[in-house]
Amino acid sequence: MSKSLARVKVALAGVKAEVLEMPSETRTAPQAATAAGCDIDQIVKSILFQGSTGRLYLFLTAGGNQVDAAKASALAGEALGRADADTVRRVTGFAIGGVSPVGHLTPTPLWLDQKLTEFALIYAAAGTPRHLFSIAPDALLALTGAKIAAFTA
Ligand code: 5CA
Repeated sequence: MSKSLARVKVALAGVKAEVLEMPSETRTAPQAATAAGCDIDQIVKSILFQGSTGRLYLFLTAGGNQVDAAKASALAGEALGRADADTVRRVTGFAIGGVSPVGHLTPTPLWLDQKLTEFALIYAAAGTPRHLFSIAPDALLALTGAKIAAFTA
């Protein structure tokens, strides 16, 4: 098993969540929605932004939504831009396409798109471009400490 997948499984221990190995790639939200047979907005994109201070911030975003940089910056309290792929890898321990909302090497402040709370179950990357986990939004909020917010365009 990949170290990334193992880290996600440890983070989910004791939580009502199911790790799923998909039959096709889940690198992007549309691919993940097709693989899971769900609405695109039930897919949790884990998007990292970085401030000029170097701090990282995580935005758990519904698959069909885009992070609005101005709204994200207002939440963080500093101007943000997208984190680059190397930074994402170093800080989270996950490669782009498999970044999970849980099991990061370094914790970051985080927010959850209110759109994701409209569903009974949502699907997030489990550390690889082929694994997802399903979880109720409330359980993901409790596990991560994310705050519900409106940060999409
Ligand atoms: N496994 C899927 C569904 S959960 C997934 O990880 N989707 S994702 O949206 O969270 O991750 C792909 C996202 O990574 C893209 O939306 C894009 O925002 C970001 N990304 C892709 N390439 C780069 C890059 N070179 N640098 C920074 N971010 C990138």
